[in-house]
Amino acid sequence: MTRDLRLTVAAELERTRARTEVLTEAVDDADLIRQHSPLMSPLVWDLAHVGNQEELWLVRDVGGRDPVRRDIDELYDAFKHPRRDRPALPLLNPAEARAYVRQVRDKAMDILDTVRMDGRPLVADGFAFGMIVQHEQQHDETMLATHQLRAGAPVLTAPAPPPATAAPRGEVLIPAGPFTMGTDVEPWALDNERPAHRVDLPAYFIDAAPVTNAAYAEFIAAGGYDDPRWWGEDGWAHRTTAGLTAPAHWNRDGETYTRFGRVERIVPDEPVVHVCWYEARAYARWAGRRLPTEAEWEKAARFDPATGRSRRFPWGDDPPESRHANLGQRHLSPAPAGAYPDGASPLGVHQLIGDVWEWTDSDFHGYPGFRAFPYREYSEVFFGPDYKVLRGGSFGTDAAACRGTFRNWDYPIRRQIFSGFRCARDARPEDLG
Ligand code: AVJ
Ligand code: FE
Repeated sequence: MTRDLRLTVAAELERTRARTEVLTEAVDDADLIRQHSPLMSPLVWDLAHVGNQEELWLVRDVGGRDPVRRDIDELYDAFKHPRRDRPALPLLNPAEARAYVRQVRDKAMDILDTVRMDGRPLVADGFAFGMIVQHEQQHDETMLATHQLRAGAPVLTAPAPPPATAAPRGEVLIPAGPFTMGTDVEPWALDNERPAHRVDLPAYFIDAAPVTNAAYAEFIAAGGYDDPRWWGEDGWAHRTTAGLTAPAHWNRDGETYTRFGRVERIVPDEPVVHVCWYEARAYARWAGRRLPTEAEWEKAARFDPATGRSRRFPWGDDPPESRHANLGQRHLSPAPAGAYPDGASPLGVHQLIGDVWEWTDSDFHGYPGFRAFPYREYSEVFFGPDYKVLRGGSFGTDAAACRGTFRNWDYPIRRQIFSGFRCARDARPEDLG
C-alpha cells in the first residue's frame, strides 16, 4: 500500500499543479495581478495561497521542517483579508509566487518520500496530501470562475462537451426508507462529509436531469423574474437590488451567453449555470416544485435499491472516467442533458456528478457527531443559516474534489460559481399506487 499510495499522491499533486499552471500561464503578469471582480482574488493571490497552504500543512506540520517563508502567512490567510482587499496587499509578484510554489512543492515531494503514512491521523491514508490536492483543485475551480469573469480576448480552449445520447425526461421516484448519508470509509473525505449516519426519508420525486436552459427560459418568458410570489421576501429583495433578469453571463439578446470571452448561442438542452439560490428556488416554486434537500440529493446519487448500500458515485464505486461525468475542466461548459447515460444512478437519475453544482434547499451544518478535522476553519466556522449547500461538482471540478458525499457551500446570492439545480417534490399517496 505505502509505495502505491506515495505514487498516487505524487501523480495527483503533479496533475493538479499542471492545471494550476494552465490557469495561471494563460494570461500575462498584468492580468495575474489584476482583480477581475471584487468577488474574486487576483489569480496571483490564489497561486501563492495554494503554495502557502501546502507549506503550512505538508512542509511544516507533516514534515516538521522550517518555514520556507514565515513572513507571508498573514497575506495568504483567507480569514485575514476579504477578497476585495487582496489586490492592495504587498503580494508576491508572479515570478516570486511561481518560485515560491515550486520551492514548497520540492520540499513536499521530499517529505512524501520519507514520511510514515501510518502514524498520526493527519497522515493516515495520505490524508494531509489528499487535503492539499483537493485544496489546490478547489482554488483551480475558483480561478476558472475568475477567468469567466475576466474581460478581454479568450485565452482558454477545450473541445465541446459530448452530445446527448439519452433523453432523461421528467422525474424519478425515490422510494421511502433509510439510507446511509456521509462516510467513514472514504480516505480523503473532508471533515464535513463525516461521519456516516442513517437518514430515513419519505418517498419523493427528483428530476432525472438538471434544469436546462430551455426550461429556465420558459420561466423567464413567463415573467418569473417579475413575480414576487416565486421569490419570497428575502429573494425578492435580492432580485430587486441586484436587478436580476436572467442567469449571469446571458446577454441582453436572450439568445447568447458569454463564456470565457466567447459569445455563444445558448444551447437549449444544457443545464442552466450561473444562477443563485434565490433564482433556483423561484424557478422551482414557479414550476410547482421545490429544491431537493441535501439528503434527498445524496440518496438519489448514492442509494442502490438492489443492495440497500450507498455507493461512492451514482454509477458505482469506481472513480470517475470521462464516460461517467463532465468533470475536470475537460470542457468549458456543462454538457447537454443525456450526455452521460453511463453515469446515471441505478434509479435513472442523470448527471448528478459534474456539469453544474446543484443548489439544495439545505443550510450548511455538521452531521450528527461532526468533529472538526484538521482545522475548524475548513468547515465548522461556516456552519449555520448563512450558507446553502451545493452538491455534485461542475465541469470545472476535478474528480479529486468530487464524490457522492462531497459538500460545497455558498451564500444564496452568489452565482459566479458554476451553479445550477434540479427540482424535487414530495410523493403523494396517489403517486405511490
Ligand atoms: C468549499 C469551495 C466553499 O473556496 O471557500 C478553499 C474551499 N477552503 N480554501 C472555498 C476552500 C479553503 C471553499 N469552498
Ligand atoms: Fe484556500
